[in-house]
Amino acid sequence: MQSVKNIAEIADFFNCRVDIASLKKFGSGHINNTYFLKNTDADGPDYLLQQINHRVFTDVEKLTANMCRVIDHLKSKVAARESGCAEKEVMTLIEGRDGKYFYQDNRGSYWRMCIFLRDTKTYDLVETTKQAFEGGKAFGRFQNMLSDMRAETLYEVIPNFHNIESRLSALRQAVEDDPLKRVSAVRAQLDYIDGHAEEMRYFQRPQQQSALPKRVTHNDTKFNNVLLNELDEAQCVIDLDTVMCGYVAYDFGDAIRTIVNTRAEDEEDPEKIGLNIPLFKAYTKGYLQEAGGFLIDAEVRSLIMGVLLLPYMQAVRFLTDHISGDTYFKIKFEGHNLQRTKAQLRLFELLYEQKEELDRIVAAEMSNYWKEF
Ligand code: GN1
Ligand code: MG
Repeated sequence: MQSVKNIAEIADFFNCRVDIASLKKFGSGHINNTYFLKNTDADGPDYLLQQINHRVFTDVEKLTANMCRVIDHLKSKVAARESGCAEKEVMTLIEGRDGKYFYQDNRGSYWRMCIFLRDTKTYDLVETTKQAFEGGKAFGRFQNMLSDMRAETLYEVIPNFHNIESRLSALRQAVEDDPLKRVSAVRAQLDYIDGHAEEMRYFQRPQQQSALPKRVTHNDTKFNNVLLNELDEAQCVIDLDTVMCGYVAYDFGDAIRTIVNTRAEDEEDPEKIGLNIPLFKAYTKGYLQEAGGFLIDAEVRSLIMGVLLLPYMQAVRFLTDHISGDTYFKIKFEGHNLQRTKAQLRLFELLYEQKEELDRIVAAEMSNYWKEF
């Protein structure tokens, strides 16, 4: 934990007036460290200061360039809407004294600062269909507002981020290296992953690659990356670190991964995990309400493959990290990444059993927009 003095020095670099009344660690992210800075001046804004994980985001300059472009684009779209309020609906980064939107301190750490949006909340677990519906609207609108931005012009800040082929090859490499001799205890999980690998290569096949448009996607659509207002209405999509070129099904799948699961991402007892189908339906409705108008047929038909792929890929990533010695995701105890792996594989298994039903729900919701669905 950083001291107030340290944090105040860093905050001082940014063009903002904050007299820090209190400081606390904020959020449940696995990668960056976030601090909430309460302003002594009750009328002044509170801030979030983020220490960017430089091992994961190796090029902070490019990361920030992507973010600024996306934020500008979103703000101009919101401002053009009659009822739109860009300050509330889009995050605001604070410029540094050198004109850049990040700061490197004398210990080499990278920082950025943004305004904290008051009277908003996030949920790690979704509680109501209204919340799920609003989450769907938020990510659908996000993609919609960015659908006229050329995706290829964004930097690929983490290459092959959602490429299952390279995730599987990283897993194979970890198994080969086996630095902590953890492989023998995870044979069952490795075999299970292997058994579904061919099917999960769907988005890597030439046929899909030519049929599916590359769009600007968020790539980390956990439900807790949507800020809801006091009435539980969608207000703002946050965590724009991984906004890059991708397929819409990745975003749909990652959101569903965190919404339908009745337990946490790292549930200790996989048998307790269940699927909440009404939440799936509500998210899908909200999403298609905003995105149904610009999606093409092949994209709608790919959504359920995204729903299967994302928990599967997440399991591959957690297991790779477990075998490699927990160097990527923050862990709270030894074996945490293995526990996450097992929970994600169970979720995948349940979703796999229900895939026809999920497809039917998407088609039924889609028929509100297109007759042929
Ligand atoms: C990480 O930022 P955070 O902690 O929500 C990860 C995502 C994973 C997620 C799993 C850059 O996201 O890809 O889906 O953990 N972010 C990065 O909970 O790897
Ligand atoms: Mg993130």
